[in-house]
Amino acid sequence: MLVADELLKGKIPGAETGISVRKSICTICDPQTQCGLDVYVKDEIAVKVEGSKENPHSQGTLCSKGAATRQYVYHTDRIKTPLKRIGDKGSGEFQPISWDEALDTVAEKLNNHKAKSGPESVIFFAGYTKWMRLLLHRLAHSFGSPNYCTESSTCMRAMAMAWNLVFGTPAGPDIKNAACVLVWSANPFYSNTCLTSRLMDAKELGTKFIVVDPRLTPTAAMADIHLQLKPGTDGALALGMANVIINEGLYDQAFVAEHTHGFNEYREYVSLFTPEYAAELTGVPADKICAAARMYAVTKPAAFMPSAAPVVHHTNGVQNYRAAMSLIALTGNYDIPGGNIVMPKGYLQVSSGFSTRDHEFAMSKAWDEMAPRVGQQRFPLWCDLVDEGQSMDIPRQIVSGTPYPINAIMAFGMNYRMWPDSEGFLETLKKLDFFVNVDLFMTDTCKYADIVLPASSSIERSELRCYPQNYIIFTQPAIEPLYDSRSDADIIFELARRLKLKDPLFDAGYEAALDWILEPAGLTIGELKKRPGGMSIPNPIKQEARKYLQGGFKTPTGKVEFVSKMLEKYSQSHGYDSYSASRLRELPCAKLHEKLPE
Ligand SMILES: Nc1nc2c(c(=O)[nH]1)N[C@H]1C(S)=C(S)[C@@H](COP(=O)(O)OP(=O)(O)OC[C@H]3O[C@@H](n4cnc5c(=O)[nH]c(N)nc54)[C@H](O)[C@@H]3O)O[C@H]1N2
Ligand SMILES: Nc1nc2c(c(=O)[nH]1)N[C@H]1C(S)=C(S)[C@@H](COP(=O)(O)OP(=O)(O)OC[C@H]3O[C@@H](n4cnc5c(=O)[nH]c(N)nc54)[C@H](O)[C@@H]3O)O[C@H]1N2
Ligand SMILES: [Mo]
Repeated sequence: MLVADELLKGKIPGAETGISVRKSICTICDPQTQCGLDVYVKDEIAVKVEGSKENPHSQGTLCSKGAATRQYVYHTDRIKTPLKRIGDKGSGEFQPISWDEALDTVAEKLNNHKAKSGPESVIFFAGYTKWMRLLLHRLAHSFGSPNYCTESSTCMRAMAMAWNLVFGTPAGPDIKNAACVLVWSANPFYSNTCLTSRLMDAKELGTKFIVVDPRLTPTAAMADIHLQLKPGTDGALALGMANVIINEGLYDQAFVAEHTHGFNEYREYVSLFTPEYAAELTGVPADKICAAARMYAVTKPAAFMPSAAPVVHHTNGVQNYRAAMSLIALTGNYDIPGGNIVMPKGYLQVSSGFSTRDHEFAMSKAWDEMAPRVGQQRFPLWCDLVDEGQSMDIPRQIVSGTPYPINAIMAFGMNYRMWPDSEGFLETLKKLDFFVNVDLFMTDTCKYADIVLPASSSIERSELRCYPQNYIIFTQPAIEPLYDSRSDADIIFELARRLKLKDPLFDAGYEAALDWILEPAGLTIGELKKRPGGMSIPNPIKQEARKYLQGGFKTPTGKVEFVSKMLEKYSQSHGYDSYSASRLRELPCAKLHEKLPE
């Protein structure tokens, strides 16, 4: 007996304790991370979590957030039932209702708006949560609305636009094989913990690190050169580095001559940014700019590691990243081992070594079968490059009603604080006729919703996830959904049914829909279920270097574009600057305005 007590105290799984270990994943932070989770369950209660050792991405590690999974899941502030607002918007006065009443109300309201003002008057929005996005995207299009919008309007997709403009395709840093890593504004020690052991391993093996960050972070602390620039001056820094690389003849002349477009104009513009001038703009000493430029250009191969976030949060972010990414072109580090490698996109854009039908699934209606997207007029380039509406334009369109009214938002995890002028956006939400928010917690944003639905967490639901190590996992709920919560996927499928969409893949159900998406990979949900901890992909797509040697680059000129044709298209209508690698006119620096060519 005593032994059993000890075992129980130690939370040791087995027949004596009745504790079993179930496989799941943590989805609290970065979508590139999503550590494997071993959930120790007794009597349907999670009593302990640990990192899954077999997960090749997280390798048994968990950060403080993942380790706090039980505090998150069992938090008393969880929303427990569907709720209907009975007080004023923002008052927080709600009354519990049944799922049937909630979903019937939502379906009826959304269909009414569709009949009255067109399906485009309804926005389908995903905040932080990523895993159910394909489902939501299809829901929007099958409903007839082009307005599938996400948090990524200020995040990864904006960063990817810079990749698309310069190279046609984003390319990930091959840290393991790099001799030098140029980290541009990321701090994975706080935001993407799985990456940090890989960075530290590289450091130990002698890889050089250059880190561009205004602050001294743990990542900056491991740098050989820390470029501590003034926030938002990334373009000037990159152009200063390019100036050194070109003037000292350190650039890859063969690559530039054969594979790039607009080098002469770029070189002319770059010549303005002497290290001294770049130092004045960025606050980084000129000798450090020179040293970093030399280290990045000379140490081959060199990988460029951008972040989805801070650079594109600033005005001019895409242009600033264009300037920084032009350094990859200048040094010929694109699509080579140890540089930046173009990976085939798999499920949810993860380079997981297999192809899926993500795009076909999401796009159940093509863009030209629907009204223009939110943001189409103000952000046409976004709409050319990204299969989403531009969320930052939502408040303007709600208030102005142009080019058409927005009456309703069906949101999953909407947080008003992610918009610039957050308080203004909250006021704007009041103007909606109908607003639904699905969340785990009663957030301030939920208080403005007409209906609030309780979502379950990753350990209470099933979820499909891929990892760059050619690995895939389809989780099952480790514990039953708490209270009356449901998974986002269940909510979407149930809503699709009540909206009477007549969409065969929604009618087929969640697992059948995932099977359809996975078919090109030769994987089935049935097979994946037999491997609760996940599995390696059989016969992953082989990585070839320099794929551009076959079909060129996926840009309008087929080359790397120092001068962008896509930006040129909108130079008259929207003032986009295609000429330079970075449009710096908006920098708060009077001198700069004088020096720029008109
Ligand atoms: N000031 C400022 N603004 C920013 C940023 C910044 O750094 N500073 N960062 C920007 C960036 S990069 C991003 S990505 C965005 C992030 O902004 P958001 O996408 O708004 O991210 P969160 O506030 O983390 O999450 C939104 C909500 O999703 C809920 N949620 C979490 N998991 C789930 C789930 O599985 N299902 C459902 N239905 N809900 C869930 C959370 O409880 C939370 O209330 O903010 C952007 N805006
Ligand atoms: N713990 C935790 N992890 C997360 C998230 C979370 O909410 N919490 N969110 C996830 C999401 S959606 C994202 S996008 C990532 C973001 O994670 P990261 O990509 O690491 O981005 P941040 O931590 O916002 O900022 C990284 C660094 O950029 C610096 N920085 C700020 N302004 C500038 C600038 O103008 N130029 C340069 N060069 N650097 C600048 C900051 O000082 C900071 O140290 O994290 C993901 N992981
Ligand atoms: Mo983000």
